[in-house]
Amino acid sequence: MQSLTVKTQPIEGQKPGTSGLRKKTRTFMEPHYLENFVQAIWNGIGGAEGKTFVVGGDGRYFNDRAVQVILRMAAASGAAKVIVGQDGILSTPAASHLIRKRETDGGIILSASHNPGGPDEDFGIKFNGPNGGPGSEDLMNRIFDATTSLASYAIVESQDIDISTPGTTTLGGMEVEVVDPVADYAALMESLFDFAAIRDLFASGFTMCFDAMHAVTGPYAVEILERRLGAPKGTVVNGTPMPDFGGGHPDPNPIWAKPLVDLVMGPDAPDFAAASDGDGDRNMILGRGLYVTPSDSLAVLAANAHLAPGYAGGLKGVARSMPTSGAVDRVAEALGLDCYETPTGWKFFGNLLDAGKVTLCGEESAGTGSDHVREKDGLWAVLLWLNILAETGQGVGDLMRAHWQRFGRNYYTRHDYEAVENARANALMDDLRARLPGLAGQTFPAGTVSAADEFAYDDPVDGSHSEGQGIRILFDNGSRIVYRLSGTGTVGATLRVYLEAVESDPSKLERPAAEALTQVVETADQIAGIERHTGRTAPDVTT
Ligand code: VG1
Ligand code: CO
Repeated sequence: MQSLTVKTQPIEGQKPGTSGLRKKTRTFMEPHYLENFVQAIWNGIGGAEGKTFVVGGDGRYFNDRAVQVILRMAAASGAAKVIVGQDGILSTPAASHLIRKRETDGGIILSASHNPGGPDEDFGIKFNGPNGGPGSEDLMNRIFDATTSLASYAIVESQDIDISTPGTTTLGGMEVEVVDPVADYAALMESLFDFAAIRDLFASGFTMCFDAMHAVTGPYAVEILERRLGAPKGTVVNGTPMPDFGGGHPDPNPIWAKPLVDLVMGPDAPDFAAASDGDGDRNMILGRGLYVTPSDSLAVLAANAHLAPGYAGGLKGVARSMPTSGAVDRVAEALGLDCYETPTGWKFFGNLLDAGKVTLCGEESAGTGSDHVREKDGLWAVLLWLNILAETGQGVGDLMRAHWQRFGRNYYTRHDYEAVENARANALMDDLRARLPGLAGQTFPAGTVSAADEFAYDDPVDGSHSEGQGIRILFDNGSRIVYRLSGTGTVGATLRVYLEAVESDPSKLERPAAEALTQVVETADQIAGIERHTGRTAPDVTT
């Protein structure tokens, strides 16, 4: 088989963001665009020779083409083996698990997560290391550096490899193993949770709706919920993955999963409902008449994880991203657990998990996970909830109310302003930064500012230092406002404003979040001049 060295030139802007490189699909389809980045990955990790990788993606448009290119390039660079999900499919957590289970040198995941898919929408690629987790900032910088000086890439000439049936073939000197994308993952879930108890719960008439949003979790959810746990057929909706996710955003939040939210708020509400995102690493949790914020979900899981067999020994510690609410901190304090605050993005949890400092971690952006893999894991979170509901016999609403009575409540919401002109978004952040030194002591409707800074992080394991991770304003009554610009968008800038207020008075724990946060929202605009800078009077997405 002939290996070609194709001359190329550096392509501008191939800088990975919060979670890999994300661009318009058409950009990825431009000549050399994908190939350059894949070669830069090989260069960034010190070559592919003799190595074994996992490859798979969320099935979005161009997933199939990209897998074939990566197989040819891995073969040309001397990789020993690639393990690929059947039809190129692997959810992000399933890929993380395979990388770990098979002790590979890492893997490439093709996804733009919750961003829409299709020829005119988004595509993405990321590299995960041998621990199964997203490559570190340092590695991402090396890969980016490699993109800026690339002169050629290597690729073999061959027909497409058939990846439609499990089994092993070769491509040049490289082995290609096609695996069932669901089997290993489902077995891992069975090892962590009390499937018998959850089966009994379903058998008792407990009702659930899981919305796979036409994305990758469909086959995983059908196998686990309907086949292994005995939930009635039809419990999983939108369960067939589609290259354009049925035209929607596969983003499990109250805006993009509105039909599911409407269902739980209506007369036919099931006992429990959940949804996941494009690549299966996010989760949304709902009860009858109730949306559980991801920050609260993390806190509830931390308080109750010991009820599931995989966590019966208790937790080593917990971690949350900085913008995530402090609800889990209250649980950690009550249970005497260490609690870490990291920058946004799962890559910052990897060291803490590897070092055994934490068992559970989460982000306000609907991401929850544990040390069972090195990615957030949507279905895992749903199963842990189910295990807790089965064990306690309580409904979601009762569980939440009891949780707030015990730990207090962090009212929380996030406002996103999408596709803001870059210059305007940057001007807003620059102005804010300039105001930071004078803010402490000033009083606003939300309270008196006790501290204001730009978050920086020193990794307690490897000592690496990360700056510019979001501006936070803390108030003396525990309220908090965080501003940051998204690192996953593909059009203009997305301003995220994270709003939080703390309540311990037992008589004020069940107010609508929007009402409890009125003063904080007002203050966020007063301090940052959101309307003045962006011209927007309301957010595009509220979670
Ligand atoms: C967003 C979220 C962040 C999450 C990231 C990847 O990043 O805020 O918490 O880790 O998406 O999620 P940003 O930079 O746009 O705020 V996803 O499900 O790729 O996998
Ligand atoms: Co995702």
